[in-house]
Amino acid sequence: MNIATVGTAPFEGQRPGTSGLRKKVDVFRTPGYLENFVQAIFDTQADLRGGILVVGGDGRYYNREAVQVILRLAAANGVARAVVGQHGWLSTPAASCVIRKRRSQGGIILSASHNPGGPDGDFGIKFNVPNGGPAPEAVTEAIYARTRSIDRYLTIDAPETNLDRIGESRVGDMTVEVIDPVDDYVQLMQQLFDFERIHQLFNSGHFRMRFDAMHAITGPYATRILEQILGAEPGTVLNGTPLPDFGGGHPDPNLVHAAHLVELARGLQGVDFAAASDGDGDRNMVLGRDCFVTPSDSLAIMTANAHHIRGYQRGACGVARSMPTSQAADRVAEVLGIPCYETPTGWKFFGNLLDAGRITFCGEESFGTGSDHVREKDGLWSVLFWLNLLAVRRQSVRQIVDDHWRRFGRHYYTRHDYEGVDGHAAQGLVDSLRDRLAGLAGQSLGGRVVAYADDFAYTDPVDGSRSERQGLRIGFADGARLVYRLSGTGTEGATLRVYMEKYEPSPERQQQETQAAMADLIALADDLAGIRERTGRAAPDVIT
Ligand code: VG1
Ligand code: CO
Repeated sequence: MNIATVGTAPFEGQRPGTSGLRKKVDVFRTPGYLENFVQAIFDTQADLRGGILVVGGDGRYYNREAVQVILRLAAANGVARAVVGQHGWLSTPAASCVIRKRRSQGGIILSASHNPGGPDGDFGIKFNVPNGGPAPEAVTEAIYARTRSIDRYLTIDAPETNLDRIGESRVGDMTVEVIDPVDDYVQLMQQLFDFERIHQLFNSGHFRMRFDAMHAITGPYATRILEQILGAEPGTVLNGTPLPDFGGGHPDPNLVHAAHLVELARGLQGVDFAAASDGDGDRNMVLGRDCFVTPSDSLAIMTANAHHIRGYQRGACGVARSMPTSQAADRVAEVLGIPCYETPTGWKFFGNLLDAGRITFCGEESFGTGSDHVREKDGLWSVLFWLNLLAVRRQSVRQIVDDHWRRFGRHYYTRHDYEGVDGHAAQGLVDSLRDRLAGLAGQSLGGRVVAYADDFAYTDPVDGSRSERQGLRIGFADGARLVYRLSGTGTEGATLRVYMEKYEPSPERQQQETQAAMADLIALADDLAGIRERTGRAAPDVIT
């Protein structure tokens, strides 16, 4: 094997954000850009030498080219075996599953998740550690540090690997195993859920669903599982063919970008259940007829209903949510007498809690729910969980949600995003508010008393690592909250996210329209931070 040492120089800004390194496709195609980052992974993750590396992506533009580059670098850096999804595909949760199942030393996932794809869109790369989860901050920081001093990468001159044929081949001294990207994942789902029961539900003739794969990676997974195995009628899966530009769409499953799905679940003719996933298959949106389940509620409902599901029969041992996620799960944990952890935004913060067996479920308000079955959030898993629950409880989504609210109270919840804001203006807004936080506790704001106000910091209870400046939170005595933070996944300007939550214990007041019910908090959030004034925006770009 002829290893070539290629001279290179560092690129600015290769620090991974909330979930890996995300940049415009053009940036990734700059000669040496992808190579530098990948070499930095090999230079810092010594166990990959002689080990197994899993590689796959969400099928977006540049996915295939990137896989070829990574395979050559992997061979030159002494990786013994690369396990690659056919066509270069692996959904993020399936990659996590494969990394764990094969006892690999890590995986490289190519995705910018819900960000648009195509030649003018975004590309991304993420390193996952042997537990199958996103690398913790210590690892991403080491990789970033290495990108700042890198002066060479190693590669070999080898022909392209055929990614479309399942089976083994070689790149230099490294074995490449192209696997079916769906198989391992399906097996895991069959262990966790009662497929027989869900099959009966679809067979009953009284139940119709639609799943929108948004021309992203979940198409092949959803078609196999829902239509071929579970017997859902053909046409249940919409937009099931992965396309490099996601058909020009925005593969972000929320009320705005999947509005057509919301329509399909509306009114008497609406389907009973609808769901969608994002670019890389880790997010989910769940809808019943005339009923949107907020991701925060979904986490709480899963935790409260775990015992109904085969894989979780003993119930949840604990639950975790990201800080901006509503406190609905906290209520459930309190009633069940199990611990509830509050972590910073980003799935990597759940890894230690899952590994240590402290939690069974975890979730984020950003359409992410998951469990200890893998170390990523998992879109289709969430859909199957709901299907299994519907099949067991023989109730509609609406009934299950209403019932939950009656028992635990409702956490009205909304997130307002201001996208592509001037970076200085956004930072100025956050800095100014941060400076005023210390004086807020005890004050009355818009008729609510502030119980606490801080810049969220987290000490991992398992390894003691500390993460600071994770978002500004203002908690009120009545359980309401306001949270402000800047996105760490965008590639243009800054995105300001404002998260608002309000607790309503009384069933008589649990059926209001969300934005109307929260109008007072929405106005307060603007007033307090001067959003209009500082960003020049009259309204948010996306409301979820
Ligand atoms: C967003 C979400 C966060 C999620 C992250 C990655 O991050 O808010 O909850 O973990 O995306 O999800 P940010 O920094 O933009 O708020 V995914 O499906 O894009 O990998
Ligand atoms: Co995603």
